[in-house]
Amino acid sequence: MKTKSLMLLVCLLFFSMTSIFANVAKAEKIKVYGNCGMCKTRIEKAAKSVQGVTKATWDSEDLMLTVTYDDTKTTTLKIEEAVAKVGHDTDDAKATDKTYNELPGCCQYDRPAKK
Ligand SMILES: [Cu+2]
Repeated sequence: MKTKSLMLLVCLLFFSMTSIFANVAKAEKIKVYGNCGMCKTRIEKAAKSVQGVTKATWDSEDLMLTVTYDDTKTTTLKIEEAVAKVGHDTDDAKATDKTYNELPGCCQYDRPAKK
């Protein structure tokens, strides 16, 4: 009886610990403006460079970037800022005109109107 309750306690402790340390992987879709395959590579590379991001796939058809990330390490805003830094606007972070103008011609997408 005593060993049984001890085992139960150990199990409970183990489970509560794993739930605390388990990585919470979140998947989110972010709108990122861009045009072509070169944009895709650039956007995905920038998103993946953010610590905590494990997956990033950008679709040039619907302009949606699907990211999987650990939400204890990063936020969608941080990912958007990283993407904006390489020249691509998102709804929450805008690229500077300078960075945008430095993009190859085929990558100069129609920028969303400034709010
Ligand atoms: Cu491009």
